[in-house]
Amino acid sequence: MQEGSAQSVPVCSYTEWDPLEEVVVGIIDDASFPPWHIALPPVLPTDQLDTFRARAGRPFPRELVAAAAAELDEFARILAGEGVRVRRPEPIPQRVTYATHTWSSTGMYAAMPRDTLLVIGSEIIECPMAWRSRYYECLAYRPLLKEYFRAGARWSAGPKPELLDAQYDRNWAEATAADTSPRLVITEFEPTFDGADFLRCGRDIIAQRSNVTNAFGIEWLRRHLGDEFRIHVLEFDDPHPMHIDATLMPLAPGKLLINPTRVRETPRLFKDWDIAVAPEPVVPEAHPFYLSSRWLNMNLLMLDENRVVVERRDEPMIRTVTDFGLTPILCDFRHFNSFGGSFHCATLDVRRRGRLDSYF
Ligand code: DAV
Repeated sequence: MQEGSAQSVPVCSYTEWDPLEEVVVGIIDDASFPPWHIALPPVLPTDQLDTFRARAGRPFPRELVAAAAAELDEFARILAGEGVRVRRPEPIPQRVTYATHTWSSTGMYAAMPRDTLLVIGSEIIECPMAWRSRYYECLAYRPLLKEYFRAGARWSAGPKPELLDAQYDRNWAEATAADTSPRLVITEFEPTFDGADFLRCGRDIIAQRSNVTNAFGIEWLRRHLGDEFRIHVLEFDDPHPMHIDATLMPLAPGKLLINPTRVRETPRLFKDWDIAVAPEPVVPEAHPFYLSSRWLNMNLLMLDENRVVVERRDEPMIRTVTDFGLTPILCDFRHFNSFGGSFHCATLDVRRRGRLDSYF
């Protein structure tokens, strides 16, 4: 691919750090607790299990949703002010029951385009998601997908999953000291993956198996992408893996941010990179994290190799990225964080100016 030719196509992104030109920012409209399902306990914070059981299918607290919506709008304005074209999905109903031959569910939200879609080069892929409550989430993005396709993007989708009971391990239990790998609630019945279990570093794509992404899903993606890309499947010290982007974040060529509780040893692939260690999260204990750990402090979005969006009150992370030679751009996001993601999860970088390259 010629340098600069990225501008002529609507979708083109090879890395997490090339100069960002167009981005999708999620929406929090109608955000609802998913119906109770065995895929949830392996990833929900343990203090949330009773809440999810009790409020299954009901809306998340209205004030929190409104505060998160305001933060998303502020984030979108900040990105636009930095010269990035910002797109938003269309709301879809989240509390209408839908059904297949064997199960029924309601939805959750369209807040995290990073999970639902995956951009690799000039292709945008609908991910075959493992949660029944996220089965139709990609419909919120269909107006955009059709527009991008008409303008020349390659648009594809993973095999539509059946999400039968056979996809879930009914006997899932916490790992014990004898386990050498995390125990995962999904089986290898059929391919599933979320986009957020992949990080793009040019020809090399870093992936993990998780409670939503199985080896079958990674293998489907590997063959789908072909010889131009190499997928490296890494394993971390994370007993509840779901999405790699609060564990490892490549910020620029040669600059890696790691979660010190999960990355005990720098993966060999990154042996020549500079490493920054994410500081302890500082959000007050009373602040709810419904769907994730508190390590969302490292779920950062790069606007280019230098500018990075960081939570406005996260002073330790502001210092960390500054010491790493980056320029922080501050945005309030704590209320949004309650819903399981931060700046990386809430976005899909549709177009970054750059070309396919190797960084290792
Ligand atoms: O706690 O590592 C991060 C989720 C990002 N989508 C965690 C989950």
